Amino acid sequence: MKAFLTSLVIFICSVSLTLQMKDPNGTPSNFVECMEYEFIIADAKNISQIEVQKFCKDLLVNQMESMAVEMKNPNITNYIKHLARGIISEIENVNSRQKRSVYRFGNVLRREIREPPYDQVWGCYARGVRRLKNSYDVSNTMNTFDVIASLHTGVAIPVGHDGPGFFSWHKAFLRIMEFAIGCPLPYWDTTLDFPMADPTQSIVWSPKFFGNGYGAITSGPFANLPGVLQPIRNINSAGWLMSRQDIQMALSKPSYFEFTEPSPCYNGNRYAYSMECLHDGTHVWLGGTAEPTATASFDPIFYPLHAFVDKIFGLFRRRMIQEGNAVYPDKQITGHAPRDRMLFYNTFPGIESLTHEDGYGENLDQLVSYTSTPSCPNCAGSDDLYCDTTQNICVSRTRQGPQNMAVNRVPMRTNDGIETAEMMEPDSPVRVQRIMNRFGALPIRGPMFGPVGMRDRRTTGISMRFM
Ligand SMILES: *[C@@H]1O[C@H](CO)[C@@H](O)[C@H](O)[C@H]1NC(C)=O
Ligand SMILES: *[C@@H]1O[C@H](CO)[C@@H](O)[C@H](O)[C@H]1NC(C)=O
Ligand SMILES: [Cu+2]
Repeated sequence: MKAFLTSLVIFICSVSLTLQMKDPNGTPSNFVECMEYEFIIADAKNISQIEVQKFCKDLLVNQMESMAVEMKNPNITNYIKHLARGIISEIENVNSRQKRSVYRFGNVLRREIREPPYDQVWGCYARGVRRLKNSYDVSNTMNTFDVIASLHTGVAIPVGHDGPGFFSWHKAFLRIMEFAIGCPLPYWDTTLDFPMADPTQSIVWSPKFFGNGYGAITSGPFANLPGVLQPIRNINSAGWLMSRQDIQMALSKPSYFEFTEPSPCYNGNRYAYSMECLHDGTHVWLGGTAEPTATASFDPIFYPLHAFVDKIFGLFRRRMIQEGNAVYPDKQITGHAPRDRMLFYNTFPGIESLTHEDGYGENLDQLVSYTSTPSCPNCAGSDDLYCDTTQNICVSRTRQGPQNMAVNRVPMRTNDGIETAEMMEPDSPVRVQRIMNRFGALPIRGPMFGPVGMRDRRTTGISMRFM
């Protein structure tokens, strides 16, 4: 491993030199720049495409390594301890009259992303994300959003996935991000998009909400976010959006045992799916960096998606309580025992008193509540939903005209060199195809969400093919 890293560093230095000699603007500072911009420059300057491909891939691998090293910075450890202590004190104080929680905003109501008022629901979340992505208060090299997103890597992958601990772990994780963001996390109810003829045309894939769905994010509130691991998307290539029927089937499961993994994810019968598996399908549907477990949390979409999963978990939990069947299911899975601690990224001694059982408990549940799914006829008064009177359900509006575009940087040849210009182009799978043709597979390793043996018939099958 060490030898591999050394050769990586040497290699990067030599390529940097090559590019620098030819390009006075220097080398790309991150992977996305590499793919969307430096590639084209390389073409224009006749640098070997293979050389640049290798450079970009190694850049990402190397930057992910340095991020792992930076997570050991004591300033980051202290910050994470501060956030975790906040949650713990909040849980301890939930029933006391004096709510002396470090969380200033007390109980929160999470709303659907398209629910009004836009400025307080989606707008507040989007501004909070941007503020954290631009904040280097905790670390000089990692922004605060990415510090928190990193908690969803390392040991958190086995402890928070593939078992009943999935729901408890993500419930706590969402609360940590919510505290840092400073306003309630909105949830993305995918059942409002699923009934559309083409869900890629949903208003959520416009600058008003998530921004473009293909390639690097260049429109909307998350356009060109700073950070080592910049999200890339490839929506609708495989997987599925969770539908109303999926959710109904998950909610009708008889016990936690069937609701959680590893009860069958896919066994030839779609409705055998556990809730975790249903959510896996949506990660796969999002594609790009949302698909590997270790990178998914770096796209701000992750949190509204998981807030929706947490909402469904809460509904199921309430039924289990009513039926006197709300005991955390011990399935003898390593890391998922009732009293196992919820580890975030790594061990932070002294703060991990939270267990999976706590995540299924009353106190953590009482901290947040959810609105019900917008319903006909007024669909929560949202501008971005309408009532489909034939089915009597609310459905997302489609994005319009010039919103259906992504910004792309393209090279312009000038007399004394190359400059880039911004160009609008349709946000479509063509963007992903172009990147893949030039670049090949994404250099992201490790577990992926899935396994997914089935996909929505409407998906394209154009994959970003991970190494
Ligand atoms: C680009 O590089 C290749 C191989 O090094 C060379 O054969 C070709 O002539 C070059 N093209 C230009 C326009 O310089
Ligand atoms: C931790 O933060 C302090 C105060 O901002 C700073 O002086 C110090 O250099 C930081 N330590 C590291 C290892 O980054
Ligand atoms: Cu996860």
